[in-house]
Amino acid sequence: MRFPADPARTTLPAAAIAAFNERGYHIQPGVFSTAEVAQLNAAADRVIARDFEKGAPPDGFTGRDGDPLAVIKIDNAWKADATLADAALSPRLGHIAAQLIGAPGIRMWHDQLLDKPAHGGRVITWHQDWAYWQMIAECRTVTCWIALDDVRPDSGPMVFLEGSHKLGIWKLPTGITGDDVQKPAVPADFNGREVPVIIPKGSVSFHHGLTLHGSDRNFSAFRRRAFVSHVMSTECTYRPMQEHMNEFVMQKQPDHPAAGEKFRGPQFPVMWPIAS
Ligand SMILES: O=C(O)CCC(=O)C(=O)O
Repeated sequence: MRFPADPARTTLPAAAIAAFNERGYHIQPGVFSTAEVAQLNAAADRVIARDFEKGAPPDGFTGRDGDPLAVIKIDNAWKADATLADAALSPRLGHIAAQLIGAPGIRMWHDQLLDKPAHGGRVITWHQDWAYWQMIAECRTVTCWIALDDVRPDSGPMVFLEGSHKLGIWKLPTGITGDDVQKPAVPADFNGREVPVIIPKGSVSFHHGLTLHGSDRNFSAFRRRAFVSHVMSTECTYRPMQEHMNEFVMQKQPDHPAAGEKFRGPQFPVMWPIAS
């Protein structure tokens, strides 16, 4: 494990957990050091170049395919690269996520490696993560978004609608990337601010499964890479009702949950607590 637990840096004060419950997000500075981010970026670029160190491909790979503005999106890169696996499954992320949602343990749902190119990168439309994950019966999920590049106001930062996790669930946007932001029409009396996630590389942004968020194009001369670990409580159960890549993969594995059972099996490794 290249990125071991670091409780001195990942133990949250009660005020941070209360703020997460109120706002729907939490920013944790310096979770990965500059040297660690350099390792992560080398690994990210290997996988983007389709060099799969572990000999297995990721579960999904959306490349540029002739569109220089496209956001590269790679799903479950942890299966292809050992460095990315250690980051996606890091107990640092698991520890913070467990405290934020008050979970006894944390399991990986899936990861995503994102590369938004300089002078381009399509819009990522406003959405809620759990709206895509209705096969997780309980909304006890956290998205851990690791900045691999310094995020600038003009490099297409992720933007949260603060407090929107309390508004309930919205219908899915049409397409997740494109040119159209598709911001949901929130109630007139809702006055949550839009908060851009301007953080240095190595910091991690955590958000609730119902927090509305999206991002604009990258207008800067700098790439905006992120490695995202989407995680859930170890108490979460499987509810077949919506199609997801993870379901197709887990059905092929001998050990996977049936309807109503807690998630388990090799598709969903436990990140926290650390196995003794
Ligand atoms: O990186 C972005 O701009 C959006 C990422 C996102 O939607 C997510 O990680 O849930």
